[in-house]
Amino acid sequence: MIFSKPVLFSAIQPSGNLTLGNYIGTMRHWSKMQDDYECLYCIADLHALTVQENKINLKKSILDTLSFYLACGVDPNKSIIFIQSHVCQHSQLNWILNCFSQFSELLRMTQFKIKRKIEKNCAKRTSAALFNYPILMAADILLYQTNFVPVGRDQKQHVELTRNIANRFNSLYGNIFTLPEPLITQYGSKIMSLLEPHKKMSKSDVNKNNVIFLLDDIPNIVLKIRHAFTDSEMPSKIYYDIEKKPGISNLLEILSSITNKDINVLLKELEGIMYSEFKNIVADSLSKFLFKLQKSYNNYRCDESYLKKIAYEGAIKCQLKSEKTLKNIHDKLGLITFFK
Ligand code: AQP
Repeated sequence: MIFSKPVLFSAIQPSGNLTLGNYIGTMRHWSKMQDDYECLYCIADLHALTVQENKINLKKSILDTLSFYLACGVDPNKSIIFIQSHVCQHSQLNWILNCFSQFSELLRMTQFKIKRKIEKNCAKRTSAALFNYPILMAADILLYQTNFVPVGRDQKQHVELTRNIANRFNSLYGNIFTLPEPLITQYGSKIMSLLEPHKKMSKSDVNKNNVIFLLDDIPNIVLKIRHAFTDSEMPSKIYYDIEKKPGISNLLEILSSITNKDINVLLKELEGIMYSEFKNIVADSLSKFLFKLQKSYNNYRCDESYLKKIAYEGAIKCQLKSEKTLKNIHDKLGLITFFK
């Protein structure tokens, strides 16, 4: 046991400005999880290198992301916040797990197929890192004997792969790794693009009107919601049906997630209103919500020395915890270690 409570691990790659999808899919759950679990909140900067061609300002993006972690209620006295590249054990375990992973199972990863297709369409080359990304994610999770991983639905397959790799390793070397469970909510685990509600809302979307960024200014948020794709059903009626009404269902999931109201409760409140009025309600709730979040974010973001102190302290704690797992693995594999 390297922690006294069940361990929860969650990460976001600082590959651009965080989106409402990132927030609803994962971050909104983090604060309340801190009392029941040992929480590790990681800024996955090494993962962000897989899309380095986009030339994001990584240093800035890392500190922006850290500020959002604090703004959404992560308390560094209760949880560990750290930057992945500060804990070299992640890269070390990554290589070892590469040796226990199969080319064919990586080829099946839907996220890889989607991202590769996008890169091909933009005439970009696909890096080997993009292909191997899920193995680094497995290393992130398994290093801490994680029990639970809150993720959006798009990442479920990667957690399943993590379990398969862990199982394979355990069957050869004994019970080394804890098998992690994904935590995925029924609603809000896949927030869709505003104009193309059949595809996931993503930081890297070239059409910025598809995405609500957590740092969007309020008039822009209102405009984006007003222009969100709905449907032409006559007479217009608001109900949840992901197949027939993906646009309306997406807006309902957004509203439900930020107001903490059950979708059925919302549907009763929204009975008989027009789409335009519904969009105004969503835009208004979202603006108020993001205004508060941005205020808190700005307070943290302006104090870089505080942010760096948190990242430093988090890294020290993680190095100590992860070293135990890594040393055990080295022993089992027959690698010689000269450290205690
Ligand atoms: N649209 C979404 N709805 C719900 N959850 C989402 N997540 C991402 N988008 C949505 C969840 O956020 C966590 C961190 O994701 P990530 O940034 O590390 O990777 P990603 O899934 O590749 O996110 P993006 O926004 O799509 O980034 P880019 O465009 O750079 O690839 C994960 O738990 C994810 O499920």
